[in-house]
Amino acid sequence: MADRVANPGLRSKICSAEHAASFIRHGMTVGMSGFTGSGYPKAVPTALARMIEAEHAAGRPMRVKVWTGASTGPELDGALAKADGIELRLPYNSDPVARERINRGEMDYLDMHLSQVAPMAWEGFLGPLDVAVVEVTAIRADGSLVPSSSVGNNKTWLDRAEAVILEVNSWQNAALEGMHDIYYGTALPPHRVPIPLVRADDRIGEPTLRCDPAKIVAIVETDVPDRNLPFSPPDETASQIAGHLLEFLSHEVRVGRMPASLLPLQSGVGNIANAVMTGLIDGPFDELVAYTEVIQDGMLDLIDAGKMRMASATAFSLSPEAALRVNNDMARYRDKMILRPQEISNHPEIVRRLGCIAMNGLIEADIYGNVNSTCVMGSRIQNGIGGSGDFARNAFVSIFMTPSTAKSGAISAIVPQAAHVDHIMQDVAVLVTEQGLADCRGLSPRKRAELIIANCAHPAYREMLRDYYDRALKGSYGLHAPSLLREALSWHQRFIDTGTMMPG
Ligand code: 0RQ
Repeated sequence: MADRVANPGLRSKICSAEHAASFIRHGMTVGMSGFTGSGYPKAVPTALARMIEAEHAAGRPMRVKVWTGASTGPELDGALAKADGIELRLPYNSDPVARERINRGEMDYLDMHLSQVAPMAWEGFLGPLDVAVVEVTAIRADGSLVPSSSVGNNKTWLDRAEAVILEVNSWQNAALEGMHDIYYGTALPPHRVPIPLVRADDRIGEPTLRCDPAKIVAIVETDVPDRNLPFSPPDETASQIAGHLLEFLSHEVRVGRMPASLLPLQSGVGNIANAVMTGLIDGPFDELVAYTEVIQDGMLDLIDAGKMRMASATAFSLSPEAALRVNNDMARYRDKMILRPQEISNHPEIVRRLGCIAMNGLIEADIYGNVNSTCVMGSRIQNGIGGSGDFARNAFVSIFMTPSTAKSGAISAIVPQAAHVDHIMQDVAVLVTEQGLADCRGLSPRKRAELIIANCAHPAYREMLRDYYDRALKGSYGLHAPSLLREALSWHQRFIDTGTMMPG
């Protein structure tokens, strides 16, 4: 491990996870590394959870505010939520225990656009940051830090925190050194200048993170793999969605709206997004590039197949098998991937400049194409908006995709009115389900409704939607985006009351 902590002055800070966790006290705000199960600290949060449980058992209060890059692993969100140790969580969570607590009202959750977290931390709206707990691959002799398998908000946490705890994880391949691009040129208005990134594969920063050594209070050595969930192999529905999407992209190339190598791809989280990437392997496109947030298995397959030239992101989001594959062959992948801070990977300025093709999942869309990505039945958080808003509003073309039904057909993903809206119809250009694709660009709301009902709704719900829309055309207060207010959310209420959106 000595060569992983090459700075002699910092070796004296090496200690146990328990000792490191003791620097965190009740009421503090802790900025942790981690992004979709990659590069999150694995030992200190677990030790902290044990400390919290002991404090609670002794009748003392102990809860902290937890900021991260995005979702993490069970050793962080899961352990802390189980111990009832989180007072506030931001900006994205997919842990089931934490989700349950949020939905029971036991834990505050701030669901934020991922590109806005670092600037808001700098602007001071989120309050002071007491401690940063950041996983790194190594500490170099000059004290600079080799980042891990995600970058997320680590630069900001290291800059802003009063005290820093580092986990040096020797499971991460030392050959990660050189893959990262940490940009130190961001500033707040009125001092902001354009970010000098004009191609997805530009390097504009440094390969390592800076950290004032005087702030480092503890260094914990670990040797633990990242824990991401495996992807399901694409099922029939996912393959159909991928098929519609590939046909659409081919059409865009044919009519000259996109080059044959397409435009930089952004692909969201989840099985469908992964299936689309896998589908591109058999597609006619070569020399692809990705400017995205996470690198999933499908993207790795594209790189291995020689179809994708390079991928820029802020984190890996790989299945355990793919993570091993990358980790065992890091030196080769290092030239084909760049990991950046999430304020750069998701920056609206760059997404608009590069003209990204944004492809994200959704929970439900209404007949006008307003999209709900976060709140089941309008009030129960699933994960969070993540980076979907950063990309959707600023993309060259913003695509949302979903199976047309959920919960074995009890829920229609196309509804009269979305019970919660994350992406307004102006930010949703194309909607895809296994039934078909609706290209809504240039269409008024009424034209969008006709197309979405015809192309995207499941046959079991299509006539119900048509009937609703026809009656709305007659009974609506206005006819720009017709609606029947008393009925618009009745499908959701029926599901809550009876367990299905289908009338009895
Ligand atoms: O629930 O696990 O209990 O069965 O939602 O749904 O079909 O597995 O889809 O994994 O693609 O996730 C929007 C959540 C889709 C994701 C969402 C239930 C469904 C299941 C998951 P179960 P699927 P996916 C940049 C992009 C926001 C963040 C984002 C997401 C669960 O894509 O989090 O885009 N997006 N980031 O049963 C009730 C409906 C439902 C429903 C699905 N209409 N009603 N439940 N479900 N539709 C990357 C990052 O930001 C990191």
